[in-house]
Parts: sequence; structure tokens; C-alpha cells
Amino acid sequence: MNNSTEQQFFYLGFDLSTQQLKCIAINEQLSIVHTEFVKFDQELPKYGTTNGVYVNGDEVDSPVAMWLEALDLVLKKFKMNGFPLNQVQSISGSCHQHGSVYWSQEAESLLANLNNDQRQLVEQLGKAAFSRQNAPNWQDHSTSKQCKEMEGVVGGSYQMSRITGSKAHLRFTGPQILKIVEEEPETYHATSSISLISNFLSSLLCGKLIPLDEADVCGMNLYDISKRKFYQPLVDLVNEKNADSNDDITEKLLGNPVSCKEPKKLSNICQYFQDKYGFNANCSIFPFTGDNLATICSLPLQKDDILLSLGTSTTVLLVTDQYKPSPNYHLFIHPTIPNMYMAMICYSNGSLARESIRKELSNSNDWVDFNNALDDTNIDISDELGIYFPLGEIVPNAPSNTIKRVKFDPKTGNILQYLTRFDNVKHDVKNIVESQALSCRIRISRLLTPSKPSSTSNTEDNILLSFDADREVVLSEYFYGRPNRVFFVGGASQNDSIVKTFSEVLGARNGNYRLDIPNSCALGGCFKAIWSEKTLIDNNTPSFDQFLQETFNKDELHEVPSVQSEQWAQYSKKIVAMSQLEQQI
Ligand code: ADP
Ligand code: XUL
Repeated sequence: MNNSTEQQFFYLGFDLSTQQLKCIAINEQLSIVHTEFVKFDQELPKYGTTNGVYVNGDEVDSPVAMWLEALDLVLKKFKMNGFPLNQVQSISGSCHQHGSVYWSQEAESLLANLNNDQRQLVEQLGKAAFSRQNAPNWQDHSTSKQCKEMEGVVGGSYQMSRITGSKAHLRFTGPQILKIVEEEPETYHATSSISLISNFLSSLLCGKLIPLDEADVCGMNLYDISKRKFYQPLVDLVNEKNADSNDDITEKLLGNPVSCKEPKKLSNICQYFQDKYGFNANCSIFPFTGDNLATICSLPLQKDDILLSLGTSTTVLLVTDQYKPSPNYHLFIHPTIPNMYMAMICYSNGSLARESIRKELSNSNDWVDFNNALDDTNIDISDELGIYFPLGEIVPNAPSNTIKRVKFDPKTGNILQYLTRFDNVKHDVKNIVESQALSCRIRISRLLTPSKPSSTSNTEDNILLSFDADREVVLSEYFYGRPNRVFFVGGASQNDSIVKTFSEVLGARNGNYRLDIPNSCALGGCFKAIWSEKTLIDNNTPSFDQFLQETFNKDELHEVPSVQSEQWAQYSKKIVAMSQLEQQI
């Protein structure tokens, strides 16, 4: 390390993803000064994972011991490369969501007695600290029975989303825990506490068991988001399924989660890390959160801003103050901005579906012909709509190879005719991109601040749309919600024509931007760490979004050229047709 790092303060952000543990250090100017990572399959091959997990039919899990080794290894790399860990002021981070770690009765004392006696974490905690050696992973899909049981208790998918922010999902931690209660009663009984991956990692750094993070807890299907406490009928279900009446799930989850209303220091880093890697005794640990939640903390996102990831799949992350749950998406408590939520929509058909239309159009491996068709204003698709799901789709729920093309009446939105083909594949090019964007717009519109108040006087308003989970929505609620800004990331965000079409359909009021965020999860952790520490030292520190707005390097944002956001209104005509089309799936 050169002299310029002397006397500086640094902030660390971890990212424990499915395939690797990454750790990034930033300075006071929020610039990355050092990065280290450990790739599980390659660097810890003795665990024999593939892409970080074991797959056994529909069960997917990961060895917890591998993560212990990875934590020592990543910090060893910082030390070996001369990074001054003694100048780190604070640490936070993110972890893949929904996974769960099962601690044994001895865990608490083993954590409290961690010391630098030459033995690694894996040797000191080893098997003894865990009642289950593997942690279920978010890719697990073995809990259909438990999802049904849980939705049975609350009264169905919509009720489940209304209470917990999401309908019951196979990967969510509540169904995963319930499965262990039902199928591995001895394991459950031997478990003193259960962590998500996020508070598992913060517990290691603190040398004591840390409760859940209130943002990440929303990925469990157990937490009543509006009441900010565990939902008792679901807690009772887990307790009743468990033969040992002394075991209470809320006790195992260590009671109330750590609130996100204000920064909360968990503790200083524990002695083990001070002695072994030279951390300062005052280095603060702040709550870790889920990876998607950390991603929204990596940018200066404000209310009504969207982060749209156009990768292999499409993911929409939105900052909203509206708690209007739906089985179509997820709502989580925002990890750093009080009274805000993060909405998330996950689509499986994104780039791969566009690629399949590109192949139908021409043999070319680039996007030139596709983009020419997409930009061609002479191709009129104003009375057409198409949906293209080569892969099974999550939103709307559809089996693989669901492809539908229709002509509709633009005045009423009623479908007039189903087609097997349009006149030309160029129409498919325009329709696939437009309908993908329209689907995002419809799903998020009710979560955005309306640009006009919605009215119920119009007779049109009474039309029942297939996206109306709660049967209380009026058509006009889908018309006026416009995003503040849209930030595009992921592979296809490099494509001007695709990004321009999405921008026009979504109709952001204050611009569309493209950026590269390869380190978003770890950076979100760094930003949370620096802002939390500064807020504790000086309570005049601005709110999280304001702090990032002031300090974020704007050169990283590239405005999307020549978007006509006012075209937005014309796509409203397709909402009724889209609803009718989705009803036919
Ligand atoms: P992942 O989501 O798997 O992390 P990426 O974000 O890198 O991956 O996205 C990969 C996808 O991006 C590919 O399927 C590819 O079709 C798409 N992609 C990459 N470049 C372009 C481009 N210029 N135009 C359209 N799509 C692109
Ligand atoms: C979100 C989800 C994944 C994991 C792993 O619900 O399951 O995004 O967080 O990245």
C-alpha cells in the first residue's frame, strides 16, 4: 500500500453471493480502492460445489463451512496485499436472499470465544456450531407442500402478499423452515437459532448472534410488513407442526428484527478479526441485508426511481412509498430509507426470448437487423400485441413456449383476432420489446406517484383487469403512474434501440440512464457502512438518498439519447388488450 492511504478512513462492503464472496473497500470519496474475492468452486474445491451449490433433485443447498473458509480467505488476501485493515471505520454488506443457517446450542459460546489461536473460523466453529451443515439456497424448489399449507392459513396468495409483501414462494425462508420442522424434527430441535445468510455473516463479524435485518426478513413469508412484526397465525403454524412444544420459532429467529428506520450499530468487530487481520477495535459492524436490497443502495435512487436489469432475465427494482402488495411482485422494507419500500418483479423471459426472435429474423449474430426493425417507424403495430415466453414465465404465470399474437380494437382494447404469425417477423421484433416493457409498466404503475389523481367516475374504470390481484383496482390507476427516473443495467442495456423502446413505454418524468454496476451488491454494502457511521458520529448527516445524491460520481451515469417520453400515453391503449391476452394463458 502506498503512502497516500495513510491517515485515510476506509469502509468495507461484503457480497456473499451464491458463487463467490467478494469484499470491496471504498474511501471517503466513495471510490473503490481495493477488491478481493473468493470463488467457491475454484478456490475451495474440496467442498465439491457446482456454481456454489449442491443440487439434489429439486433440493438445492450450500455448505456453511465453505462460507467460513471464504471469510478467512478473503480477509487474508486483503492482509497479504498490504491493505491497511486498521483504517477501516465500518463494515456492512449483502448476501443472497432467502437462504437459512441453523445454529446449534453451542453456537453462542463458540462465537463468543473465537480467538486468534492459529485456528481458522472453520476449525473453531466447525460442525459444532451448526445443527445443519448445509443452508437451503434460493434455487431450492422443494417446498410446494409448505407453500400450500402457509397460504391455507392466511387465505390464499393475495392475502399472503398483502401480509408478507409476497405470495408464498418455494425459495422463501418460511416454507423452507417449515419443511425442516416437518421433515427433520431432530435437526429443528437441535437448533438454537436460525439466521438468514445476511445476519449469519454479521454474526460472525460481531462474534455473537445478531437478529434478522428488517428489510431481508421480508423474504421469509413470515413477517407482517404493515404491523412490523411476525404474523402470529404463521408463527403458530410452524410451532404447531413441531412436536416439541417448547420450541418457538420467533425465539429461534431472535425476536424482533433490527429496524431499518435509522442506522443501528450492531457492535464493534470481534476480537478474532482484530487479532488476526489487524482491524481497529472501534471498527463498527452495521446490519447486512439481501443482495437485491443492497443493489438499490448502490445508486442514488429516490422515490419512484426504477433500476431495470436487462440481463439473461429481466428484474425490476423500484423505490416506492406505496404499500400496495400483489402476488405479481415482491415488496420489501427499504434497507436505508424510512417509510419506503423496494418493489421487485422477476421475469424469466428477458434476453433469451429476444434472442430467439433475433434468430427468426436473420442468421446474424449481432443486433443490427433486430435494431433496424425495432427503430422502423413505418412498421405499424398500434393494433397488435404479442407475448413471447419460450421459458416458463413467473409474471404472468405461464408454461414454457407460451407465444401469442393478436389484433385488437384500439378504441376498446378488445381482442379481435388471434394470429399464428404477423405479416413479417419485424412485427415480432417490435412487439416483443414493447410487450416486455408494457408488462413492467402495468405491474409497477400502481406503486408510482400518480401524475393525475385517479378517478372512479369514468365507466371505463370498472373494467376488471387480469392484473388486479385484489379486485379493487380501477383502470385509471394504470394510466397515470410515471417513474421519476429509470436506470438501465445488464447486457441488453448496451442496446440503444431496446433501451429507447423501454424508456418510451415506461415514460420516466426525469430521464433515463444507463450504467455499469458490476459491483453493485458489495458497493451498496460500502455505502450503507459509510453513511451509517457518519450518521452516528454527526446527526446532521443527510438522509441516505440525499447523501448518495451529493457524493455519487455522476460521470458513471449515461443519459439515454433521443427518448420521446411523451409517447408514453399512447401505450395506455394496450392495457386492456394485454389483460385480455394474459387471461387466455
Ligand atoms: P446475466 O443476466 O446472466 O448476468 P448479462 O447482464 O451480461 O448476464 O446479460 C446477458 C444477456 O444480454 C445476453 O443474453 C444477451 O442477449 C444480452 N445482450 C448483450 N449485449 C446485447 C446487445 N447489444 N443487445 C441486446 N442484448 C444484448
Ligand atoms: C430474490 C432471489 C435472488 C437471490 C440471489 O428473491 O431469490 O435474487 O437473492 O441473488
